Amino acid sequence: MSEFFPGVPKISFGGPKSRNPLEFKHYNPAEVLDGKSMKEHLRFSVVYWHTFSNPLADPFGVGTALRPWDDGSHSVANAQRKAKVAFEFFEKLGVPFYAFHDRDIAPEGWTLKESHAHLDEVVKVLKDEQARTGVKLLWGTANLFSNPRYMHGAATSPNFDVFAFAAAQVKKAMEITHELGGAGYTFWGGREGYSTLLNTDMKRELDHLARFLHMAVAYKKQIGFAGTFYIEPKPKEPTKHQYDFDASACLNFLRTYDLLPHFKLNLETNHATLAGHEMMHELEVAIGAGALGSIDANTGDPLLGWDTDQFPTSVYLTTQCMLCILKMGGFTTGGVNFDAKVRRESFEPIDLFYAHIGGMDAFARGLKTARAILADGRLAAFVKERYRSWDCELGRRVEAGQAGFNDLESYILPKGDAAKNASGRQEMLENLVNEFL
Ligand code: XUL
Ligand code: CO
Repeated sequence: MSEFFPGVPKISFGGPKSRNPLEFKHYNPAEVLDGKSMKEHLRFSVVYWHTFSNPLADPFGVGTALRPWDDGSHSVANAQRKAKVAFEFFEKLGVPFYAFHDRDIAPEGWTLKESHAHLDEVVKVLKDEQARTGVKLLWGTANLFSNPRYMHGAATSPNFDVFAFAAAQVKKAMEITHELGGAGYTFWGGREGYSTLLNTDMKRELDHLARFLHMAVAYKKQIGFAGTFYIEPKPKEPTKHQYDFDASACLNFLRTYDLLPHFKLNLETNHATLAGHEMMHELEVAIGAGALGSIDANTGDPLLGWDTDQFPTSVYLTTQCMLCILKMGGFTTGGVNFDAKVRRESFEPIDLFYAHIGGMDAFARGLKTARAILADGRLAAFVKERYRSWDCELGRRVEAGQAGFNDLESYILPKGDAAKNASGRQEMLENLVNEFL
């Protein structure tokens, strides 16, 4: 089994005192917390695109990644070998899930028919490897942004043929996701947006995007795919303005077009920060709408203004994520999907292990810390207390939609002024969180 990563053992739990970079310090998959193992709580997933298909190029230089198993060809045989590499990696790392775009797993052909055939050849290997290892597909998706045909978008392209091509590509990607028993399918709006409004009929493009998604919903039903559909918000990059800007914009779009019952959100940290939000904000928006499905775990760099997709290492960040996820009651079909890539300077295969081990440990610590904060109860009690005045009779009637301005005026007039405000105690609460870190 050590064909592609010789010398890398199955990564085990060494405990916080371990100094072995190939051991987990905090992620102990079998450890049970509140009746669920850490493995079940976190549902870790590795992404195919960054980990196996990314050459680590940047706008100023070519790729640096050393991947000895890759012969550099666009052949099916190379892709099939890569599938074996991927599963050796998943197995050694001990992750239960992975995720892919169609074009990560198999090379695009000269025609759509040829591309479909390539996919079928690689899916056979993925299916065997899934059966051999027990590793499952968290979600599949279609790459509707790399090929130049998608320069103006896919479902929002002004070119009808491109819309049709995208539909056929998504149809096939859904079929293989279904065949591989995927727990979900993600729609990230690759180039669904605009670079200038001078050439754009925004309303028509949004209508087309909605039609596209309704057709996907109908096809899901037709083939009996029971996985969850996710929309992944991102505000910009590659276009100046992406239509799926943030969680709120996505929810508004889904509600407007009667799509909300069919979709949940897949939220990514670096997309949240590009939109000017904290990840916790995005999570709370989605949870409030009962629409949080899954997360793409990564982080940006505060000094760089683009989607750097770095591995999450901040325990403060993972604690915030896990506070939200635990309060929601945990994942159902979703998970913690590492949509993250190693730096261009970290070009050796072993760096892929170090990166994921660090991300998994950071989330394990986040899980434990969040659980301790919730068990302690002081934070939740403070928030509850902060809204206590609403627990009066009229407050309850307002919340139930049973009172109007007349009632509120009659209530407040005799008081002369509102009761005094209480302190928000931000610093005290920040200190409280730090007690647990
Ligand atoms: C791009 C991004 C995508 C989606 C899947 O920023 O996050 O990789 O996660 O298409
Ligand atoms: Co993503």
